[in-house]
Amino acid sequence: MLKEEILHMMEKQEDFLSGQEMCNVLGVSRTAVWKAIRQLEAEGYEIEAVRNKGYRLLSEPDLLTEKEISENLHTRWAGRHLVLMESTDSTNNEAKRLAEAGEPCGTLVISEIQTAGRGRMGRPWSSPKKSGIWMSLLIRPKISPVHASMITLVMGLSVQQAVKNETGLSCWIKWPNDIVADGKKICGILTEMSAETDAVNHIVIGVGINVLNEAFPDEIRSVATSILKETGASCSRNKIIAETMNRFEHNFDIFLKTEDLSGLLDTYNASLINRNRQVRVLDPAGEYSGTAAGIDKDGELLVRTEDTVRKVTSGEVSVRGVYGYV
Ligand code: BT5
Repeated sequence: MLKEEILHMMEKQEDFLSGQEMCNVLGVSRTAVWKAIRQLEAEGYEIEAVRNKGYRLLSEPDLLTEKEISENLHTRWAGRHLVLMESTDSTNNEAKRLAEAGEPCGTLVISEIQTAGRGRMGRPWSSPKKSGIWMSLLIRPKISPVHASMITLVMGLSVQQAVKNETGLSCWIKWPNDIVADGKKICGILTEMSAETDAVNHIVIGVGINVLNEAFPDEIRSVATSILKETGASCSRNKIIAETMNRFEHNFDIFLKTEDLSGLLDTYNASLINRNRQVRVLDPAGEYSGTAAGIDKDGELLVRTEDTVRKVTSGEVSVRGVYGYV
């Protein structure tokens, strides 16, 4: 599209770009260039136009900026060391590389695009440019490695609270690692750990939130949605990032007191979409159905079947609604 081509040309050029040059390179009229510039301005791009010099891009809407994230952070450590990238394979990979290089607890890696974003068990995670929040938080907690899987749930709750608070979107936690709105996924979480038998070296919590996506690839169209699609309004990725960190640090403090979810249980279960619903548990050892009652303090999902209550541990299990994704 002409608009995108013009934007791309201006992004590459620090100084003014003459209207005539745009016409020559793109083979269009001056009026067409002018119209495209007006469209970009309507979308929130700030463009300076000077006679005989041309056009210069001053600012883009909702770019990720350290300034706006930091201004909205109220944390002691979470997100206090920000690493903003234009592109990376996966922010989880980048955070692990930084962990090995000795970067501190609270380092947050964020990228505008991921070229190899990952879900659980190597599944792909669609992470197009400038439309979402693709970020990974590095932590170094003194906890037993067997308790680490609960951190996914702590982050899930934090994202749900942050998105709801910042955008007003009514969204829910889908145990163990999704946030959903209107029955579709707006966020997925991937927690990875490096540990010895009884001590954690580091944990990387990867969070992918669809924010400004207008469309999705065919293979995930039926299960994915974005904040923009659900609310019809644009919102600040920077503020959502900061608020997620604020909520996470607070919730994580509560988690650390007992090294389990007892202090977060009621809040978590109140936002759990699966609660009191019929679910199908896709356990590699055998599928079964039941009614989800909520989670217990160890983060297991309690599923009532005909004869008993089964405790589902996250790991490799997925949970679906009986009639669809939720
Ligand atoms: C997840 O896995 O949901 C974890 C996703 C974690 C992504 C973040 S982004 C930052 C960090 N860096 C990474 O490389 N990863 C983390 P899982 O439960 O396995 O779900 C994966 C499935 O979700 C895929 O098989 C698709 O069906 C679907 N999917 C892929 N991309 C999606 C998207 N953008 N929105 C919604 N669903 C998606």
